[in-house]
Amino acid sequence: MKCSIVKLRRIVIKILLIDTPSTMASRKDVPRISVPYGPLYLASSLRRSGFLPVIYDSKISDVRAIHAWKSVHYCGDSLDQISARIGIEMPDFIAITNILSKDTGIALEIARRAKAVCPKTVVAIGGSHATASPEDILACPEVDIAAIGEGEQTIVELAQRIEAGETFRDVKGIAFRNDIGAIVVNPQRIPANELPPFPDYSLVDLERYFQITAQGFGARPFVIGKRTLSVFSSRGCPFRCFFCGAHAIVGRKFRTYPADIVLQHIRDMVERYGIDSVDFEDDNVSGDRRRFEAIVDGLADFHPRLAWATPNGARADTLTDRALLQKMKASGLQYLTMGVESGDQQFLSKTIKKALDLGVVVELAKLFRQVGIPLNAFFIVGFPDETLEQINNTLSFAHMLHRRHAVYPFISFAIPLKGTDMYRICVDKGYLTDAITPELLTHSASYKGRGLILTRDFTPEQVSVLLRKFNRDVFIDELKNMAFNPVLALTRVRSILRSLPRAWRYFFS
Ligand code: B12
Ligand code: SF4
Repeated sequence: MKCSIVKLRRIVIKILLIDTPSTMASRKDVPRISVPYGPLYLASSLRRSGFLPVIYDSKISDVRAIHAWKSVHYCGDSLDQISARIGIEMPDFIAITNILSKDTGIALEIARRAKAVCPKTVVAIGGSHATASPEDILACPEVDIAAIGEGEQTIVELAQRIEAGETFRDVKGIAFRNDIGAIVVNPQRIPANELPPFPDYSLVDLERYFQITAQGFGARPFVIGKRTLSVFSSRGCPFRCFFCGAHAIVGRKFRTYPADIVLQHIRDMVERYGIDSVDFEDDNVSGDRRRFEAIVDGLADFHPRLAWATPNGARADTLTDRALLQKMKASGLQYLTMGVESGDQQFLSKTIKKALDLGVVVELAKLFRQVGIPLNAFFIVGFPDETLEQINNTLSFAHMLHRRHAVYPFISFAIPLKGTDMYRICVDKGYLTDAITPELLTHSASYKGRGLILTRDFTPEQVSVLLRKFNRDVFIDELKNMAFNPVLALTRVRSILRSLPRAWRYFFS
């Protein structure tokens, strides 16, 4: 009897997990929709503790329905529809995931609306921005809790406290306002050594996400399959790149799932959801060479039914081994992306603090070309204390890699994000062009955006001019590269075909 009462109480508390809409600079920008992994991990953790949470991803109802808000746009349900949905659910606890600082304004607006329709609900916001700056989140009186870092344990403790009608003020890994309105930041939760189980995808409508990606609205520009899911096979990164905000969430300790668990997870996804491809979204997928090789060996068993790629930057210096690359190719690797960041060795080592030898990058580029795997590289320009000459060195290096070794470059502006060393330097030295608001970040991160850093050496406009010229040159060289490399041409053409709706919308809407 006692047992059934406990079960009943569990069903009574209603938890709504909301993924924040993704803001875009203009109506013409293409929404980038990904399965809401944050809410999925949180919901799976709550399910294991007996709760029955609901995930609400307002973006997916209609990706072509674009709404204006302040100076930005977003897709899917409008804010009024989001309010209405919250009114229907009437949750006791709302957990909003906001992983990109640029979306913080709209996450706070949802919190305001949630409290307007459902005044008694407890509202928590987590993700990168809440972790980097809980004060920004709690400046909004409608938010009760800013969650810091990984949330699988925190969310369960919060739900248990709310369910029991107890205070949540001593839960680790959160910040809140006390009785006199002062912000209290509780001790951080040390990221657990043992990673949480992989998420339960039955909690979202996966078919809808596959459909959206097929229509050209997926998160990543290169699409490798019709039914792709991401795998986070590790968390944490021991390196200290000064622009990076990832370690605030996942910590510096490199924590991994053993290769056999990763492979079992992939097998489950193939069998249950018929996936045909996997994007590894780890920050450091090959950080443990032996484990990575074991995963690659296991992936060979799925080939050719399953393709894979690493769209998030992998470290070049963990991969310079022809035999490993041959195995990677044979097991279905479609492309790899490496994080290079700068083509100026001194700036890379001294200022960015990325311990990476550019000679190794060139060596890897040669190897990839010889083995026949498409390779991409991330670069960033417009950093604080970077000179125009160093920016040009990066552009020349990226150009050289592209022309000689067919390495496709993704170049973006340095974005000063709270919680990073780079942001602190910009503030200390007065390098920010404006006070950074989420909406400004959205405009800066967009395709036609501009940098937000102004130093004695360059203006954002100068960097924009250099980037525009660089992108034009790369486009022409890319056509030449494709003419000589059939594997590359096939990957690109497939991606382009899948991205046609994006292009159509950009040019003709
Ligand atoms: C995959 C990814 C993307 C994907 C998809 C993102 C998405 N889901 O929509 C794409 C490709 C779209 C993307 C794009 C960008 N990204 Co990105 N991305 C990531 C990455 C690698 C993983 C994010 C993820 O899904 N993690 C897995 C899930 C499980 O974790 P999570 O969502 O963080 O949720 C956990 C916690 O945050 C917490 N939590 C979350 N919500 C809540 C709520 C409550 C109540 C609680 C208790 C806990 C909690 O618990 C969850 C489980 O542990 C991170 C790096 C990282 N390691 O975090 C960068 C990262 C989020 N990206 C970043 C950036 C900067 C970008 C770009 C702006 C880069 C650029 N210059 O273009 C673009 C934005 C483009 C655009 N216009 O939209 C930064 C964000 C920093 C910031 N403060 O904004 C990160 C941290 C990378 C970095 N190295 O700094 N990204
Ligand atoms: S290697 Fe990647 S994840 Fe690690 S600190 Fe540098 S940019 Fe961040």
